[in-house]
Amino acid sequence: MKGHIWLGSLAAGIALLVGSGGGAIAQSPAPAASAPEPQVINALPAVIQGTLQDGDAVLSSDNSLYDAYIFQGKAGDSVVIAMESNQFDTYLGVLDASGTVIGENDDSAQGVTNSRLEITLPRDGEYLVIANGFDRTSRGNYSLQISIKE
Ligand SMILES: [Ca+2]
Repeated sequence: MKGHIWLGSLAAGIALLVGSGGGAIAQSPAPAASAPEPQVINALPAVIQGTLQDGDAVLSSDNSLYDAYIFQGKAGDSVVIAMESNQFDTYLGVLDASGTVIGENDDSAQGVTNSRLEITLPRDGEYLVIANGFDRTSRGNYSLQISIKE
C-alpha cells in the first residue's frame, strides 16, 4: 500500500477542481505541469476505458500517472468501483468534494494487482475517483467500472 500520503498531496488541488465547474481553472493561465481536469461521469453505472500515458496528471509523491473522474452520489449509496488492467498494476482512490480521502485500494485480493473499492457515501455531492498506477512505470490501458450496489 502506498498509504494516504500520496492522496493527501492531491487533496488541495482536487478541492479546487471539484465543484468549481472548471471555471476557476479556465480563467487561470495553465502551468505546464497542471493536471488535466477530471472527466465528468453523468450517469451510473459507468464503464470507462482509459489509458495511463505520458501527458496524464502525475502524483507528486511518487511520480505515478493518474486520470481523474467525477461522479454525483447520494448519502447512503453503496458505490462499487473497480479498476482493472492487464498491462500495469492499478491503484484506486476516492476523494469527497472537500478533498478528503474516503477510500483507496491497491490490490483487490492477494496475488491480484487490480483494485476494487466499496464505499458507502457519507453525503450527497460530487466524488472524485483517482485511477492511478502503483508506481511511475505504470502505464497502459485500463477499465474503470463505477456502479451503485442495490
Ligand atoms: Ca495494485
